[in-house]
Amino acid sequence: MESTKNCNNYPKRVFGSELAPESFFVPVRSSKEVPSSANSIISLLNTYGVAVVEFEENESARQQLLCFGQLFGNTMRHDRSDDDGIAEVAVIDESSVYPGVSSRAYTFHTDGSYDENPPPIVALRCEIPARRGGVTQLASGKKLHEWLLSKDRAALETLYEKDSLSIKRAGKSFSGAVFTEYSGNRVRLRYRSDEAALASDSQKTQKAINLVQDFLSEEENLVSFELGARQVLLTDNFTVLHGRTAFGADDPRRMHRLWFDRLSSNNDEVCVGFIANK
Ligand SMILES: O=C(O)CCC(=O)C(=O)O
Ligand SMILES: [Fe+2]
Repeated sequence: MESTKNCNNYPKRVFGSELAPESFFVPVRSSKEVPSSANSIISLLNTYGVAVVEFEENESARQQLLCFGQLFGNTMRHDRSDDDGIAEVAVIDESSVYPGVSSRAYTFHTDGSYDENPPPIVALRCEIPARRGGVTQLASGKKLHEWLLSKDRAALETLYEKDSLSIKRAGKSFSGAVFTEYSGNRVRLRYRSDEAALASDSQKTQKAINLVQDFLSEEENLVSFELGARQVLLTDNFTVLHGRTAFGADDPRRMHRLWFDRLSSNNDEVCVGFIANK
């Protein structure tokens, strides 16, 4: 359950290129030390919806991902994950429709956008950074919301409609809203724009999606950086969009991804989603 009392203190702060990526960084020695850095990590997630934990010691990807269960609850499995919920992100099949197993750009998205219940928290750990490219990009969904409100209120309202985003994956289709109000006063974002996203038949929906794409193509709305080995990007998947640029097909870049359901003993401290300005 959302703890309304605490989360009202965390409407989320917008960010763009003016914010140095280092603002998100939390150095820790090893997975064992994650609990003692929990306050810094949760505070960054509650403020911006992003934290990047930098591990000093060499441990397995599994250890440096599963340790976040203490903060973010149970892991969530999906069709491409192993039994712990971990999925490899590397060049596995260039011809796949899933950008995550190719060297193509993975355009801005929220994870699990085709699921009824997308993961609240996403962890992405870098094992081997790209030699060139593979740059991580982040954008604030709250900033997107504010930008749409100032530019075209009707387009923003369209993106609250239940069929504003249609996605096809693994033979299944899913329709959902880009923005959803929940838990009284919070807003949750769902988005993707790659091959899996279907263009809308409705002109007004397509116009609104085009505006989202305009926002995401403006450098000033993005924070970009290269994830280094043993760095774990944590995002509030209801507030922040992420993506990565393309890299070489023969590049050994390798990451691992894990989703958390936030239903842990700490759950009322981690506030996902944002409070929108009206
Ligand atoms: O490769 C990356 O940096 C991002 C991967 C990603 O976003 C995903 O697998 O969902
Ligand atoms: Fe992702």
